[in-house]
Amino acid sequence: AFLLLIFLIRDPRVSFDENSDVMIPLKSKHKNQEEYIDKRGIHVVVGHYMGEDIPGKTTPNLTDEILNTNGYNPHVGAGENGDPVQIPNWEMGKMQRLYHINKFNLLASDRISVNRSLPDVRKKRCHDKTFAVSSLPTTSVIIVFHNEAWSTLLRTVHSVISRSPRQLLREILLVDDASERTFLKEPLEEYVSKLPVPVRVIRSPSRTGLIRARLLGAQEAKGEVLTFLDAHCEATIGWLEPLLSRIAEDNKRVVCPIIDIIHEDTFQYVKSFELHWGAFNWNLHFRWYTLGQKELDQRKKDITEAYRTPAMAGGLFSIHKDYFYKIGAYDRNMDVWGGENLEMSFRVWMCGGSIEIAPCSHVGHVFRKSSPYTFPGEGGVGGVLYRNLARVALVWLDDWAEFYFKINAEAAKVRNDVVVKDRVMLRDRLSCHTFEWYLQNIWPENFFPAKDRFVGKIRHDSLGKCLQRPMGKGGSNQPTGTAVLRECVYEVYPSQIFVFSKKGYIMTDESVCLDAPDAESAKNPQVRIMACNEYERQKWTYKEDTKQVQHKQTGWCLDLPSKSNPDTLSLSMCDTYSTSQRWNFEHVDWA
Ligand code: UD2
Ligand code: MN
Repeated sequence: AFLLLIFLIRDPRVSFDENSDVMIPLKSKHKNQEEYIDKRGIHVVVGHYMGEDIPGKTTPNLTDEILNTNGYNPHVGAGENGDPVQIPNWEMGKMQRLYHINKFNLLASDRISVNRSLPDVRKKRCHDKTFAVSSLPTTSVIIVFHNEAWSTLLRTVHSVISRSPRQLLREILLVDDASERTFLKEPLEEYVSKLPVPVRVIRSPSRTGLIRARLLGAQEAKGEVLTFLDAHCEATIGWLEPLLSRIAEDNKRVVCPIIDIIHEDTFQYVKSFELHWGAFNWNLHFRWYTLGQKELDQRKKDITEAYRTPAMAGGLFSIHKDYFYKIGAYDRNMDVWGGENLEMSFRVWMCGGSIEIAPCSHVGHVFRKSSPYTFPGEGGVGGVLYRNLARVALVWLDDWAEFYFKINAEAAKVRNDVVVKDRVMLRDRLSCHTFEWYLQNIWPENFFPAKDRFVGKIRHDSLGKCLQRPMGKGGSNQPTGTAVLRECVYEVYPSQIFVFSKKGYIMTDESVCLDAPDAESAKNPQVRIMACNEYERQKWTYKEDTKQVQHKQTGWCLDLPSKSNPDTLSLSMCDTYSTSQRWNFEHVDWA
C-alpha cells in the first residue's frame, strides 16, 4: 500500500528525476541523442548539443492518449530529424477532433519529443563563421502564448535551451496571456523549474493580447537583448549567434532569423527559401517578396551577410533592450493580434534604426491558416485588426493614410474610434523621417502611389473598358495571370489602379507588374500580369500623342487580345492608325 501511495503522489507526467536509472536502453536513430525508458516507464531522450547534456524526455503531452499511457510515449522517434509524422487512416477521426483546438495537427505534435532533433539547414558557408561568444550580449527569450498546446510550447523552450550557447541565454520568459487550459497552470511552472536554464512563467491576470503581453515580458527581462519568439517555434543549431552579433556591432539593428516552416499537418521541418524579404500590400498586410536579380548578384560575394528588409513578419526577432525602450517599445493601445509588426518596422526605419534578416539564423514556425483563439473586443477579428491598422496608418503613413482608408472601408469606419496622440508625439520626439522617405529609400521597389508617378486607371480608348489585374488565389499568393479589360468601376477600385513608375514599370498592389513574358519568342506575344522582377521585359513607355503603350524591349505596342490568345491582352507591331492600340491614362485622386 505504501508503494502504491508513492506512486500516486508522484505524478509521472510532470515530474522527472535526473538521476533515475535506465530500465530499458533504446537504440537512438540519431547520433546526437541517447534514449531509454526509465524506471517509471518514461521515455527519456537526452540530447547532446554543443558539448552539453540537456536532460530531456518525451512530452507529458496532456492529451487523453498520453495520459492513458502513463507518460510513456509509444511513438518513439516520431518526427526526429524534423521528419514528418503521418497519422494512420484509422486515427483520422481523432486527428480531426484535436485539430480544431490549436488549428494545427495536435495529435502529430504530441507524438514528437519535446526535445526532437532537427537537421542543420544552414548554408555551408554559415558553418565556417565563428563568433566570439564572450563578446556577445546576453539575451532574454520572451515567448507569449494564449492557450498554446503543451507540446509545441515546450518544444519551443527545449529547442532554445538545446541550441543556444549557455552563456548567452540569460533566461526564458513565458508570458501566459490568461490561458484557460489547466495544464498551462501549475504543471507548467513545475516542469520548467527542472530545466537547466532559468525559465520563468509570467501570468497576465486577464487577456491582454500579444502586444501588451510582450511588453509585460520585456519589463521583467534581465538580458541585454530581447529575443521574441512565437510559442510554436523550433530553433535550429546556430540560430542565436548571428542575431546577437549584428546587435553587438550596432544596437540600433533589429535582427530577424530566416523563418522556416513547421508544417501544420505533419510537423515536418521544411527549409524555406532564403533571401526572402518582408514588406506589405496596400491593405497593410505583411507579405514576403523575393530579392531582385541585382541584389542576388551583389550577395554572391557573401551569402552569409545579413540583409536589410523594409518590414518584418513580427514574431521572431532580437532587439537590444535599451533600444527597444528608446524607440518606443510597442503601441500599448493595440489589442490582441496584428499591425504591431508593421508599426515597429516603420518606427525603427523612419526613426534611425534598421531591420535585418540574418540568413545563417534559422528558426521554424508553425504557420496556420486561421487563428485558434477569440478576438475579444468590439467588432471581433475585423474590429480589432482594423483598429490596430488604423493606428498604424494615422501615426506613420502621412498622405498614404488617406489612400489606405480609401481602399479599406473597414478601417475607415473605425478611424475615428482611435486616439493616437501619444504615438504621434513619440514620432515628433524622435524626429523621424517621413513615410515618403521610407518608401523612396528603404523600399525603392515599392508599388505604392506617389506624387511623381502616374496613379490611376488605364482605359481602352474605343472600348471604354479598364485594365484589371487578376483576382489572385488568396492567401499570400501574388495575383498573377491574364491582363484583361473590364467595365470601369468606381474611382478608387484597387484592382483597376495602376502605378506607372519612373523606371517604366506598370505596377499594382501585391507587387505585380504588366509583363510580356514571351515577347522575344512568340509571334503574337501575350501581355500578362506577373510578379515584378525589374527585368527589361517589364518596362513600358506611354506616348501621349498617339496614346500608345510601348513595350521597351521589343518596341511593340499594347493591344487587344490576339486571335491565338483571346483571354489576355497582346503585343503587336505599333501602328499609329490602329484604334485598338489607343489607351487613356486616367489619373485618380488617391490621397
Ligand atoms: C504573425 C507573427 C506574430 C505576430 C502577428 C501579428 C510570425 C511568425 N508570427 O502571426 O508573432 O507578430 O503576426 O500580430 O511572424 N498570442 C497571445 N495573446 C493573444 C493572441 C496571441 O499571447 O491574444 C500569442 C500566440 O499564442 C502566439 C503569438 O502571440 O504565441 C503570435 O500569435 P499567432 O501565432 O497567432 O500569430 P501568427 O504567427 O499568425
Ligand atoms: Mn505564430
